[in-house]
Amino acid sequence: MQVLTGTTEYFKGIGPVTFEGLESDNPLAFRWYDATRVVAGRPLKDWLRFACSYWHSFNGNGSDPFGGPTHFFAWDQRSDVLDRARDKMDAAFEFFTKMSLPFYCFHDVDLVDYENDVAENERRLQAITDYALEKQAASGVQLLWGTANLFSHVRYMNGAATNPDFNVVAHAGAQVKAALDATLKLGGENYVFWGGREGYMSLLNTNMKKEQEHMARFLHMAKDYARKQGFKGTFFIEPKPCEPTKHQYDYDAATVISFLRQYDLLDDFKLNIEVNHATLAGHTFQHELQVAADAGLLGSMDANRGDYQNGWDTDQFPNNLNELTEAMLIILEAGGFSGGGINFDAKIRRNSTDAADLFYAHIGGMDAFARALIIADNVLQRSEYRQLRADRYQSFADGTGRDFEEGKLSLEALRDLAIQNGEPQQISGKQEYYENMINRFI
Ligand code: XUL
Ligand code: CO
Repeated sequence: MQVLTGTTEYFKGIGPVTFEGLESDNPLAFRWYDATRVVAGRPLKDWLRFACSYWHSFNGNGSDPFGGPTHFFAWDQRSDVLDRARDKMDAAFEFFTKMSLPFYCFHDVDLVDYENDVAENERRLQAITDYALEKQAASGVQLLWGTANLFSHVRYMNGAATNPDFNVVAHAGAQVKAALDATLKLGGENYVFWGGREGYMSLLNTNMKKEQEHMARFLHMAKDYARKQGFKGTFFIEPKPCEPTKHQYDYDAATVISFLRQYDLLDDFKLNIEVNHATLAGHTFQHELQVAADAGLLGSMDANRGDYQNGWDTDQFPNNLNELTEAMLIILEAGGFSGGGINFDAKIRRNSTDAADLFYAHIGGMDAFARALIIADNVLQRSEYRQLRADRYQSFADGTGRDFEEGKLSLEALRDLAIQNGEPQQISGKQEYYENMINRFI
Protein backbone atom coordinates (compact mmCIF):
# COMPACT_ATOMS: atom_id res chain seq x y z
CA MET A 1 0.00 0.00 0.00
CA GLN A 2 1.30 3.45 -0.96
CA VAL A 3 1.89 5.66 2.12
CA LEU A 4 -0.36 8.70 1.93
CA THR A 5 0.69 11.85 3.73
CA GLY A 6 -0.91 15.29 3.51
CA THR A 7 1.10 18.50 3.63
CA THR A 8 2.28 17.57 7.14
CA GLU A 9 3.66 14.16 8.08
CA TYR A 10 2.17 13.41 11.49
CA PHE A 11 3.92 10.11 12.33
CA LYS A 12 7.43 11.14 11.33
CA GLY A 13 10.05 8.44 11.23
CA ILE A 14 7.57 5.58 11.65
CA GLY A 15 6.51 3.07 9.03
CA PRO A 16 5.58 1.73 6.61
CA VAL A 17 5.13 -1.37 8.75
CA THR A 18 5.91 -4.54 6.81
CA PHE A 19 5.97 -8.27 7.40
CA GLU A 20 9.43 -9.35 8.55
CA GLY A 21 8.65 -12.77 10.00
CA LEU A 22 9.63 -14.62 13.15
CA GLU A 23 13.33 -13.87 12.87
CA SER A 24 12.68 -10.15 13.22
CA ASP A 25 13.02 -8.32 16.52
CA ASN A 26 11.84 -5.05 15.01
CA PRO A 27 8.92 -3.88 17.22
CA LEU A 28 7.53 -1.92 14.25
CA ALA A 29 7.18 -4.94 11.95
CA PHE A 30 4.72 -7.80 11.63
CA ARG A 31 5.98 -11.19 12.71
CA TRP A 32 2.83 -13.14 11.81
CA TYR A 33 0.60 -10.94 9.67
CA ASP A 34 1.73 -11.69 6.13
CA ALA A 35 -1.26 -10.26 4.25
CA THR A 36 -0.83 -12.49 1.22
CA ARG A 37 -0.13 -15.78 3.04
CA VAL A 38 -2.84 -18.26 2.11
CA VAL A 39 -4.53 -20.08 5.00
CA ALA A 40 -7.56 -22.31 4.51
CA GLY A 41 -7.82 -21.29 0.88
CA ARG A 42 -7.73 -17.51 1.30
CA PRO A 43 -5.05 -14.86 1.91
CA LEU A 44 -4.91 -13.63 5.51
CA LYS A 45 -6.04 -10.17 4.43
CA ASP A 46 -9.31 -11.61 3.09
CA TRP A 47 -10.05 -13.61 6.23
CA LEU A 48 -9.20 -10.80 8.62
CA ARG A 49 -10.24 -7.59 6.83
CA PHE A 50 -8.71 -5.33 9.49
CA ALA A 51 -10.22 -1.94 10.17
CA CYS A 52 -9.13 1.04 12.27
CA SER A 53 -11.62 2.86 14.53
CA TYR A 54 -11.51 6.57 13.82
CA TRP A 55 -12.91 7.46 17.25
CA HIS A 56 -10.33 5.73 19.43
CA SER A 57 -7.30 6.46 17.29
CA PHE A 58 -7.87 10.05 16.17
CA ASN A 59 -10.38 11.53 18.65
CA GLY A 60 -9.82 9.62 21.90
CA ASN A 61 -7.63 12.00 23.87
CA GLY A 62 -6.96 9.87 26.94
CA SER A 63 -9.42 11.65 29.21
CA ASP A 64 -11.28 9.55 31.78
CA PRO A 65 -13.81 10.34 34.56
CA PHE A 66 -10.90 11.38 36.80
CA GLY A 67 -8.81 13.51 34.50
CA GLY A 68 -8.59 15.45 31.27
CA PRO A 69 -6.74 14.74 28.03
CA THR A 70 -3.26 13.23 27.97
CA HIS A 71 -3.05 12.79 24.18
CA PHE A 72 -2.41 16.09 22.41
CA PHE A 73 -2.89 15.85 18.69
CA ALA A 74 -0.98 17.91 16.15
CA TRP A 75 -3.99 17.54 13.82
CA ASP A 76 -6.36 19.14 16.31
CA GLN A 77 -4.94 22.65 16.28
CA ARG A 78 -6.50 24.84 13.61
CA SER A 79 -9.50 27.04 14.46
CA ASP A 80 -11.63 26.35 11.38
CA VAL A 81 -13.72 23.23 11.91
CA LEU A 82 -13.18 21.82 8.41
CA ASP A 83 -9.47 22.62 8.35
CA ARG A 84 -9.18 20.67 11.59
CA ALA A 85 -11.25 17.78 10.21
CA ARG A 86 -9.09 17.59 7.06
CA ASP A 87 -5.88 17.62 9.12
CA LYS A 88 -7.27 14.78 11.20
CA MET A 89 -8.16 12.87 8.05
CA ASP A 90 -4.64 13.38 6.70
CA ALA A 91 -3.28 11.89 9.92
CA ALA A 92 -5.77 9.01 9.77
CA PHE A 93 -4.94 8.04 6.18
CA GLU A 94 -1.23 8.40 6.87
CA PHE A 95 -1.68 5.91 9.71
CA PHE A 96 -3.92 3.50 7.74
CA THR A 97 -1.48 3.37 4.85
CA LYS A 98 1.65 3.11 7.01
CA MET A 99 -0.03 0.17 8.75
CA SER A 100 -1.47 -1.37 5.53
CA LEU A 101 -4.91 -1.28 7.17
CA PRO A 102 -7.38 -1.95 4.35
CA PHE A 103 -10.47 -0.54 6.11
CA TYR A 104 -11.65 2.09 8.57
CA CYS A 105 -14.88 2.76 10.51
CA PHE A 106 -16.35 6.00 11.82
CA HIS A 107 -19.19 7.75 13.61
CA ASP A 108 -20.40 10.93 11.89
CA VAL A 109 -19.02 13.16 14.65
CA ASP A 110 -15.62 11.45 14.54
CA LEU A 111 -15.01 12.93 11.10
CA VAL A 112 -16.04 16.49 11.88
CA ASP A 113 -17.41 18.32 14.92
CA TYR A 114 -21.18 18.80 15.00
CA GLU A 115 -23.24 21.69 16.36
CA ASN A 116 -26.97 21.96 17.04
CA ASP A 117 -27.89 23.05 13.52
CA VAL A 118 -29.03 20.00 11.48
CA ALA A 119 -28.46 21.59 8.06
CA GLU A 120 -25.01 22.89 9.05
CA ASN A 121 -24.03 19.43 10.31
CA GLU A 122 -25.13 17.91 6.99
CA ARG A 123 -23.04 20.48 5.13
CA ARG A 124 -19.99 19.67 7.26
CA LEU A 125 -20.38 15.94 6.76
CA GLN A 126 -20.75 16.41 3.01
CA ALA A 127 -17.61 18.55 2.88
CA ILE A 128 -15.46 16.13 4.87
CA THR A 129 -16.74 13.10 2.96
CA ASP A 130 -15.77 14.86 -0.31
CA TYR A 131 -12.27 14.88 1.13
CA ALA A 132 -12.57 11.26 2.31
CA LEU A 133 -13.53 10.20 -1.22
CA GLU A 134 -10.29 11.69 -2.53
CA LYS A 135 -8.28 10.03 0.23
CA GLN A 136 -9.89 6.64 -0.37
CA ALA A 137 -9.28 6.85 -4.11
CA ALA A 138 -5.64 7.84 -3.64
CA SER A 139 -4.88 5.12 -1.06
CA GLY A 140 -7.22 2.22 -1.82
CA VAL A 141 -8.38 2.22 1.84
CA GLN A 142 -12.09 1.41 2.08
CA LEU A 143 -14.89 2.06 4.53
CA LEU A 144 -15.93 -1.09 6.40
CA TRP A 145 -18.85 0.65 8.10
CA GLY A 146 -20.22 3.98 9.08
CA THR A 147 -22.48 4.85 11.99
CA ALA A 148 -24.06 7.78 13.81
CA ASN A 149 -23.12 8.75 17.34
CA LEU A 150 -26.53 8.84 19.06
CA PHE A 151 -25.20 8.80 22.60
CA SER A 152 -22.80 11.70 23.27
CA HIS A 153 -24.98 14.76 22.67
CA VAL A 154 -26.90 16.04 25.69
CA ARG A 155 -30.23 15.59 23.86
CA TYR A 156 -29.71 11.81 23.91
CA MET A 157 -29.45 11.53 27.68
CA ASN A 158 -32.77 9.59 27.76
CA GLY A 159 -32.06 7.63 24.60
CA ALA A 160 -32.20 8.29 20.86
CA ALA A 161 -34.71 6.14 18.90
CA THR A 162 -36.12 5.00 22.27
CA ASN A 163 -36.32 8.48 23.77
CA PRO A 164 -39.69 9.22 25.44
CA ASP A 165 -39.67 12.62 23.67
CA PHE A 166 -40.53 12.36 19.96
CA ASN A 167 -38.53 15.53 19.23
CA VAL A 168 -35.38 13.68 20.17
CA VAL A 169 -36.35 10.70 18.00
CA ALA A 170 -36.64 13.10 15.05
CA HIS A 171 -33.12 14.41 15.70
CA ALA A 172 -31.83 10.84 15.82
CA GLY A 173 -33.50 10.29 12.45
CA ALA A 174 -31.87 13.38 10.96
CA GLN A 175 -28.47 12.23 12.15
CA VAL A 176 -28.88 8.65 10.89
CA LYS A 177 -30.09 9.88 7.50
CA ALA A 178 -26.95 12.00 7.07
CA ALA A 179 -24.70 9.17 8.31
CA LEU A 180 -26.33 6.74 5.86
CA ASP A 181 -25.84 9.25 3.04
CA ALA A 182 -22.17 9.55 4.01
CA THR A 183 -21.71 5.77 4.20
CA LEU A 184 -23.31 5.30 0.79
CA LYS A 185 -21.29 8.07 -0.79
CA LEU A 186 -18.05 6.49 0.45
CA GLY A 187 -18.99 3.01 -0.75
CA GLY A 188 -19.23 1.77 2.86
CA GLU A 189 -19.79 -1.98 2.90
CA ASN A 190 -21.97 -1.96 6.02
CA TYR A 191 -23.76 0.28 8.49
CA VAL A 192 -23.72 -0.24 12.28
CA PHE A 193 -26.26 0.47 15.00
CA TRP A 194 -24.85 0.42 18.49
CA GLY A 195 -27.62 1.59 20.83
CA GLY A 196 -25.50 3.08 23.58
CA ARG A 197 -28.41 4.79 25.29
CA GLU A 198 -31.21 2.65 23.84
CA GLY A 199 -32.11 1.15 27.17
CA TYR A 200 -32.99 2.42 30.63
CA MET A 201 -31.43 3.74 33.80
CA SER A 202 -34.54 2.82 35.82
CA LEU A 203 -37.57 0.70 34.95
CA LEU A 204 -39.65 2.94 37.23
CA ASN A 205 -39.82 5.68 34.59
CA THR A 206 -39.66 3.41 31.53
CA ASN A 207 -42.25 1.83 29.25
CA MET A 208 -39.94 -0.86 27.89
CA LYS A 209 -42.41 -2.34 25.40
CA LYS A 210 -43.13 1.03 23.83
CA GLU A 211 -39.46 1.93 23.62
CA GLN A 212 -38.56 -1.35 21.93
CA GLU A 213 -41.38 -0.88 19.42
CA HIS A 214 -40.01 2.58 18.67
CA MET A 215 -36.55 1.13 18.15
CA ALA A 216 -37.90 -1.43 15.66
CA ARG A 217 -39.88 1.27 13.82
CA PHE A 218 -36.77 3.43 13.63
CA LEU A 219 -34.61 0.59 12.27
CA HIS A 220 -37.20 -0.16 9.59
CA MET A 221 -37.24 3.49 8.54
CA ALA A 222 -33.44 3.63 8.33
CA LYS A 223 -33.28 0.39 6.38
CA ASP A 224 -36.03 1.45 3.97
CA TYR A 225 -34.35 4.79 3.35
CA ALA A 226 -30.93 3.26 2.71
CA ARG A 227 -32.30 0.58 0.39
CA LYS A 228 -34.22 3.24 -1.55
CA GLN A 229 -30.93 5.10 -2.02
CA GLY A 230 -29.32 1.93 -3.39
CA PHE A 231 -27.43 0.68 -0.32
CA LYS A 232 -26.60 -3.00 -0.93
CA GLY A 233 -24.61 -3.69 2.22
CA THR A 234 -25.58 -5.19 5.54
CA PHE A 235 -26.84 -3.46 8.67
CA PHE A 236 -25.21 -4.66 11.85
CA ILE A 237 -26.55 -4.46 15.37
CA GLU A 238 -23.80 -4.43 17.99
CA PRO A 239 -24.96 -6.05 21.24
CA LYS A 240 -23.86 -4.75 24.63
CA PRO A 241 -25.64 -5.40 27.95
CA CYS A 242 -25.05 -2.08 29.72
CA GLU A 243 -22.79 0.98 29.97
CA PRO A 244 -23.68 3.78 29.61
CA THR A 245 -27.23 2.61 30.42
CA LYS A 246 -27.97 0.27 33.30
CA HIS A 247 -29.67 -2.01 30.79
CA GLN A 248 -29.23 -1.86 27.02
CA TYR A 249 -32.00 -3.42 24.91
CA ASP A 250 -29.47 -5.07 22.56
CA TYR A 251 -28.22 -7.06 25.56
CA ASP A 252 -26.45 -9.93 23.82
CA ALA A 253 -26.50 -11.91 20.58
CA ALA A 254 -29.44 -14.11 21.55
CA THR A 255 -31.52 -11.11 22.65
CA VAL A 256 -30.78 -9.22 19.44
CA ILE A 257 -31.60 -12.22 17.25
CA SER A 258 -34.98 -12.65 18.89
CA PHE A 259 -35.64 -8.88 18.54
CA LEU A 260 -34.76 -9.01 14.83
CA ARG A 261 -37.04 -12.02 14.37
CA GLN A 262 -39.92 -10.45 16.30
CA TYR A 263 -39.78 -7.24 14.25
CA ASP A 264 -39.11 -8.80 10.86
CA LEU A 265 -35.61 -7.43 10.39
CA LEU A 266 -33.69 -10.67 9.80
CA ASP A 267 -33.33 -10.17 6.04
CA ASP A 268 -31.31 -6.98 6.37
CA PHE A 269 -29.55 -7.10 9.74
CA LYS A 270 -26.68 -9.18 11.09
CA LEU A 271 -24.54 -8.90 14.21
CA ASN A 272 -21.33 -7.10 15.03
CA ILE A 273 -19.86 -8.96 18.02
CA GLU A 274 -17.51 -7.12 20.36
CA VAL A 275 -15.20 -9.00 22.72
CA ASN A 276 -15.60 -6.94 25.87
CA HIS A 277 -19.37 -6.54 25.32
CA ALA A 278 -19.64 -10.34 25.39
CA THR A 279 -17.79 -10.57 28.70
CA LEU A 280 -19.87 -7.75 30.21
CA ALA A 281 -22.96 -9.82 29.33
CA GLY A 282 -21.54 -12.72 31.35
CA HIS A 283 -20.57 -14.69 28.24
CA THR A 284 -17.32 -15.56 26.55
CA PHE A 285 -16.54 -13.87 23.26
CA GLN A 286 -16.62 -17.34 21.68
CA HIS A 287 -20.15 -17.89 22.96
CA GLU A 288 -21.42 -14.74 21.29
CA LEU A 289 -19.67 -15.59 18.01
CA GLN A 290 -21.14 -19.09 18.06
CA VAL A 291 -24.68 -17.84 18.75
CA ALA A 292 -24.39 -15.43 15.82
CA ALA A 293 -22.78 -18.03 13.53
CA ASP A 294 -25.40 -20.68 14.34
CA ALA A 295 -28.11 -18.22 13.30
CA GLY A 296 -26.27 -17.40 10.06
CA LEU A 297 -25.86 -13.84 11.34
CA LEU A 298 -22.12 -13.51 12.01
CA GLY A 299 -21.57 -10.19 10.29
CA SER A 300 -18.50 -8.57 11.80
CA MET A 301 -16.35 -8.18 14.89
CA ASP A 302 -15.22 -5.33 17.12
CA ALA A 303 -11.89 -6.54 18.46
CA ASN A 304 -10.59 -5.60 21.88
CA ARG A 305 -10.25 -7.12 25.32
CA GLY A 306 -11.47 -6.40 28.82
CA ASP A 307 -9.79 -6.74 32.16
CA TYR A 308 -10.42 -9.73 34.46
CA GLN A 309 -10.33 -7.55 37.55
CA ASN A 310 -12.99 -5.02 36.66
CA GLY A 311 -16.40 -4.82 35.09
CA TRP A 312 -16.37 -2.09 32.51
CA ASP A 313 -15.49 -1.69 28.87
CA THR A 314 -11.74 -1.09 28.97
CA ASP A 315 -11.32 -1.45 25.18
CA GLN A 316 -7.75 -2.73 25.36
CA PHE A 317 -6.04 -4.11 22.30
CA PRO A 318 -6.42 -7.90 21.93
CA ASN A 319 -3.48 -10.13 22.83
CA ASN A 320 -4.89 -13.31 24.38
CA LEU A 321 -3.93 -16.13 22.00
CA ASN A 322 -6.05 -18.84 23.60
CA GLU A 323 -9.17 -16.69 23.43
CA LEU A 324 -8.45 -15.55 19.87
CA THR A 325 -7.74 -19.10 18.69
CA GLU A 326 -11.08 -20.29 20.02
CA ALA A 327 -12.70 -17.33 18.24
CA MET A 328 -10.94 -18.11 14.96
CA LEU A 329 -12.07 -21.74 15.16
CA ILE A 330 -15.65 -20.50 15.06
CA ILE A 331 -14.96 -17.97 12.29
CA LEU A 332 -13.13 -20.55 10.15
CA GLU A 333 -15.90 -23.09 10.57
CA ALA A 334 -18.49 -20.42 9.72
CA GLY A 335 -16.59 -19.67 6.49
CA GLY A 336 -15.63 -16.13 7.59
CA PHE A 337 -17.65 -12.99 8.21
CA SER A 338 -20.77 -12.05 6.27
CA GLY A 339 -19.63 -8.73 4.84
CA GLY A 340 -17.71 -7.47 7.84
CA GLY A 341 -14.20 -7.77 9.20
CA ILE A 342 -12.13 -7.14 12.32
CA ASN A 343 -12.48 -3.58 13.53
CA PHE A 344 -10.11 -2.63 16.34
CA ASP A 345 -12.59 -0.97 18.68
CA ALA A 346 -9.71 -0.52 21.07
CA LYS A 347 -7.73 2.37 22.46
CA ILE A 348 -4.20 2.85 23.64
CA ARG A 349 -3.95 3.56 27.36
CA ARG A 350 -4.18 7.04 28.81
CA ASN A 351 -0.50 6.93 29.66
CA SER A 352 0.62 5.55 26.28
CA THR A 353 1.71 8.88 24.91
CA ASP A 354 4.38 8.15 22.29
CA ALA A 355 3.39 8.49 18.62
CA ALA A 356 4.63 4.92 18.14
CA ASP A 357 2.20 3.51 20.75
CA LEU A 358 -0.70 3.55 18.27
CA PHE A 359 1.46 1.48 15.91
CA TYR A 360 2.56 -1.03 18.57
CA ALA A 361 -1.08 -1.48 19.56
CA HIS A 362 -2.32 -2.27 16.06
CA ILE A 363 0.72 -4.38 15.18
CA GLY A 364 0.16 -6.47 18.30
CA GLY A 365 -3.53 -6.92 17.53
CA MET A 366 -3.00 -7.79 13.87
CA ASP A 367 -0.21 -10.23 14.64
CA ALA A 368 -2.28 -11.88 17.38
CA PHE A 369 -5.23 -12.42 15.04
CA ALA A 370 -3.06 -13.69 12.18
CA ARG A 371 -1.33 -16.11 14.52
CA ALA A 372 -4.64 -17.26 16.01
CA LEU A 373 -6.04 -17.92 12.53
CA ILE A 374 -2.98 -20.01 11.61
CA ILE A 375 -3.22 -21.94 14.90
CA ALA A 376 -6.96 -22.53 14.48
CA ASP A 377 -6.44 -23.77 10.94
CA ASN A 378 -3.79 -26.19 12.21
CA VAL A 379 -6.18 -27.44 14.88
CA LEU A 380 -8.85 -28.03 12.24
CA GLN A 381 -6.54 -29.60 9.65
CA ARG A 382 -4.00 -31.49 11.73
CA SER A 383 -5.71 -32.55 14.93
CA GLU A 384 -8.57 -34.87 15.84
CA TYR A 385 -10.68 -31.84 16.95
CA ARG A 386 -13.37 -32.14 14.28
CA GLN A 387 -13.53 -35.93 14.46
CA LEU A 388 -13.80 -35.98 18.25
CA ARG A 389 -16.65 -33.50 18.21
CA ALA A 390 -18.46 -35.44 15.52
CA ASP A 391 -17.93 -38.73 17.38
CA ARG A 392 -19.54 -37.24 20.47
CA TYR A 393 -22.88 -37.23 18.65
CA GLN A 394 -22.37 -40.62 17.01
CA SER A 395 -25.47 -42.09 18.66
CA PHE A 396 -27.64 -39.85 16.46
CA ALA A 397 -26.01 -40.99 13.20
CA ASP A 398 -28.36 -43.90 12.60
CA GLY A 399 -30.96 -46.14 14.23
CA THR A 400 -33.25 -44.75 16.92
CA GLY A 401 -31.03 -41.69 17.52
CA ARG A 402 -31.57 -40.67 13.93
CA ASP A 403 -35.31 -41.42 14.22
CA PHE A 404 -35.38 -39.00 17.18
CA GLU A 405 -33.73 -36.23 15.16
CA GLU A 406 -36.16 -36.77 12.32
CA GLY A 407 -39.17 -36.50 14.63
CA LYS A 408 -40.18 -40.12 14.18
CA LEU A 409 -40.28 -40.99 17.90
CA SER A 410 -42.85 -40.25 20.59
CA LEU A 411 -42.19 -39.68 24.27
CA GLU A 412 -43.64 -43.15 24.98
CA ALA A 413 -41.13 -44.63 22.53
CA LEU A 414 -38.29 -42.92 24.46
CA ARG A 415 -39.55 -44.60 27.62
CA ASP A 416 -39.56 -48.03 26.00
CA LEU A 417 -36.07 -47.48 24.56
CA ALA A 418 -34.78 -46.42 27.99
CA ILE A 419 -35.91 -49.79 29.39
CA GLN A 420 -34.71 -51.74 26.38
CA ASN A 421 -31.23 -50.15 26.27
CA GLY A 422 -30.65 -50.08 30.04
CA GLU A 423 -28.44 -47.63 31.94
CA PRO A 424 -26.11 -45.65 29.59
CA GLN A 425 -22.36 -46.07 29.93
CA GLN A 426 -20.35 -43.03 31.06
CA ILE A 427 -18.80 -41.13 28.13
CA SER A 428 -16.13 -38.56 28.94
CA GLY A 429 -16.51 -34.98 27.67
CA LYS A 430 -12.67 -34.81 27.48
CA GLN A 431 -12.54 -31.06 28.15
CA GLU A 432 -8.87 -31.04 29.19
CA TYR A 433 -7.99 -33.08 26.11
CA TYR A 434 -9.61 -30.44 23.88
CA GLU A 435 -7.87 -27.62 25.75
CA ASN A 436 -4.52 -29.36 25.26
CA MET A 437 -5.20 -29.69 21.53
CA ILE A 438 -5.29 -25.91 21.22
CA ASN A 439 -2.12 -25.45 23.24
CA ARG A 440 -0.42 -28.11 21.12
CA PHE A 441 -0.58 -25.80 18.09
CA ILE A 442 0.14 -22.46 19.78
C1 XUL B 1 -19.16 1.21 22.50
C2 XUL B 1 -18.86 0.72 21.15
C3 XUL B 1 -19.07 1.67 20.03
C4 XUL B 1 -19.61 1.04 18.78
C5 XUL B 1 -19.95 2.03 17.69
O1 XUL B 1 -18.97 0.29 23.51
O2 XUL B 1 -18.42 -0.40 20.99
O3 XUL B 1 -17.86 2.30 19.78
O4 XUL B 1 -18.72 0.11 18.26
O5 XUL B 1 -20.85 2.98 18.10
CO1 CO C 1 -17.87 -1.43 19.30
